[in-house]
Amino acid sequence: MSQESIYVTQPVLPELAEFIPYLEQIWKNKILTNCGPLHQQLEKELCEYLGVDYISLFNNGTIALVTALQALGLEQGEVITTPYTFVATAHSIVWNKLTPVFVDIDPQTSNIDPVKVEQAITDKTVAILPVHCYGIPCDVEVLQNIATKHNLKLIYDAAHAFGVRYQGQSLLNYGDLSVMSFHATKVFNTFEGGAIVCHSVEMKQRIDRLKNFGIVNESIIDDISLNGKLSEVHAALGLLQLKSIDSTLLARKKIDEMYRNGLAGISGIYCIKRPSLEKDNYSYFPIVISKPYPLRRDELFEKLKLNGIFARKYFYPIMTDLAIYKEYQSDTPEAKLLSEGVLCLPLYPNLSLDSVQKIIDLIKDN
Ligand code: T4K
Repeated sequence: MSQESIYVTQPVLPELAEFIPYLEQIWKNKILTNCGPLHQQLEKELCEYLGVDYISLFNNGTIALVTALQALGLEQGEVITTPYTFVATAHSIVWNKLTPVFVDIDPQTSNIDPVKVEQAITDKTVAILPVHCYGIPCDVEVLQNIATKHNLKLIYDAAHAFGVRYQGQSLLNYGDLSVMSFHATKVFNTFEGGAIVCHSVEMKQRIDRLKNFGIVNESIIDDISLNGKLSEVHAALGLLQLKSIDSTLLARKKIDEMYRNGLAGISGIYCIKRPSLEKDNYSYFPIVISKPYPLRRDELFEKLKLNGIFARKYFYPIMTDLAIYKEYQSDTPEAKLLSEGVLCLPLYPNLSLDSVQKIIDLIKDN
């Protein structure tokens, strides 16, 4: 009997009919890109929704990360980061000809361990690039103290952190810059997309120039930089997605709760805890598999797959186990252990509660 496949995620999309008027507007005014009216409107509405002062939209999170490091004038030196992430984090450092220094994580949160960050600082260190992994806030106060004490830039990879509020404000307000991803697989998507949050008009202007080849005006080009602009069609989708974001987050919360209740008490299955936040986004549902659970992580992964459930090993392997990063070796046992036990279960607003129950039952039944 054929069964419907269930993937780790599925993008939220508005009704197609709602998108058509936006396309008609684009067709009518013939402004397709280069920070047109819909791009500007989305920046404004995102600032209001998220509670941040300045946002610069990008065509994806990776180009936004690359540009964020450039915007801070980091031209050489070491950047301390986590090995437990998606490759884009590390790529952005090396792309800027900087040296990544991988330090270990706190396995409770999956985020970089600030104690180890401070131990890794040398006279070559210029910045810290932590990730709010799964949307769980890093230890932002401690990291800021370390950055201030050692005069380092602090850039957050906030690809998973859309909408998260922490200590009475947007999590994106911490650090010098925060970088978001609006990829199809993210909580808020514009098909592809991303953004940098910054805290001054001067920095916003600099980032806006950098994402437009470094162009100042028709005859002056001040920087060698990329084309990172988000098109009008992508911005239009973002404006529509914002209208339903709160119901998206609510649906995610419900599934998160159902998994947590359903999986509680299974020996050897640990659901990574989310702190109690003013606003959370439930962006992933990572479980960690260890003894005495009868199956190893890869065996459970295969079992789910045989049943049409495509969970994902976010994040395996860790950066330091990739051949392309072998010259940046460091000892990060906690990150390695977590990456060998983790499995992210399907979580998206249109996932039926029956499907969630089926996944719970498959995990329980061993
Ligand atoms: N920093 C961090 C910490 C990140 O996690 C990411 C991206 C970035 C930076 C970079 O941001 P972007 O440059 O991407 O904006 C996915 C995403 O491509 C990537 O955006 C994401 N992190 C990463 C964690 O996951 P894959 O290779 O696992 O994606 P893929 O194509 O296998 O998709 C996963 C599942 O989602 C599929 O099995 C089916 C479903 N899916 C996917 C797509 C693309 C859909 O239903 N529709 C779709 O259009 O990397």
